[in-house]
Amino acid sequence: MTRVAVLAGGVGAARFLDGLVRVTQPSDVTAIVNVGDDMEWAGLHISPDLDTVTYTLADLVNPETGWGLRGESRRTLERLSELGGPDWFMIGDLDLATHLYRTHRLSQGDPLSAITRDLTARLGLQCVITPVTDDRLRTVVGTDAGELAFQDYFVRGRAADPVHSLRFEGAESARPAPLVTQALEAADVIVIAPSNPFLSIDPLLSVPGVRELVTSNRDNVVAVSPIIGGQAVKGPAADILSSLGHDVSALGVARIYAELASVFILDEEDSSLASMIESETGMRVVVMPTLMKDVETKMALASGTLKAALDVA
Ligand code: FO1
Repeated sequence: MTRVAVLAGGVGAARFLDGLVRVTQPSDVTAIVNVGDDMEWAGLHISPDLDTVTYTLADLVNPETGWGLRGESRRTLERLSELGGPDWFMIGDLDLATHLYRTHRLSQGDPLSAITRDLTARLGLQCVITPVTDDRLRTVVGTDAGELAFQDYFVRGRAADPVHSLRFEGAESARPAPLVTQALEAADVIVIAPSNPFLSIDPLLSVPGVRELVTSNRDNVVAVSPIIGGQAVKGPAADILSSLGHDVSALGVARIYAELASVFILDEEDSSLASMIESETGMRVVVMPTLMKDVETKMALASGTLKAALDVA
């Protein structure tokens, strides 16, 4: 039995988790998911990363986008647009049911973690998916145009504005959700998923107690590089590395993770950086293919990551 806790953002983490639950006992896996991207949209609470992870593991996700539900229409959004409502965030007709359900339960006072547990149970998932916190946490992005709410920067602005700063509103008073502390303390392996270090992983670490739990388990922590050949597989990670003054490479990411992880998974394409990363950061580097193209590559990355972590644990 290997208990695994995964620090997770959206699409990249969801794909990694999809491989992980196929190579280990799903009930031994806890995904601790970012909620800094959450937003209120037309009166509804949207938790994009929780839904992306849930839909992916339930094999319901739209494979073209990596988020939303496969085969859904957007008739409600079209009608909302005709009424003059917000139409820049692509909420699909079936996805809408999740947001109605979640918002209704939140209005009754139920915590986000309990709602997530019930949604995932309904979908037959055996792994634990939990928001990092039940409290309000919002990523605020500093740009030339001033501070933007996360989805205003990411979707409305197409992540085009250079990012000068990031802050996580609500972090100081946020508490880890009930299963978060337990999962991090009990984990044989903690994986930092191939997610955006600034937009996905930092919000998780901003919740008081979470960073400390990860660093105190550093020997069991493995980080998977989200950067291959100086480019992000998806999203603005490379642009943000650059605008915040980091090296735009897996080395730049490794420096950020050095105090958190003892093992770093580097893509084959970047193998020439391995010895530099090892000598500069003190992490043990394991080189393997990290691009998740299909089920086989997801499973290979997940099992390779576990093996790399357990070799030292
Ligand atoms: N991403 C987009 O780029 N455009 C969208 O219109 C959009 C809608 C959307 C709706 C529901 C959902 O769960 C996710 C959605 N995403 C959309 C993805 C999301 O904004 C980001 O991928 C994450 O927040 C970053 O991890």
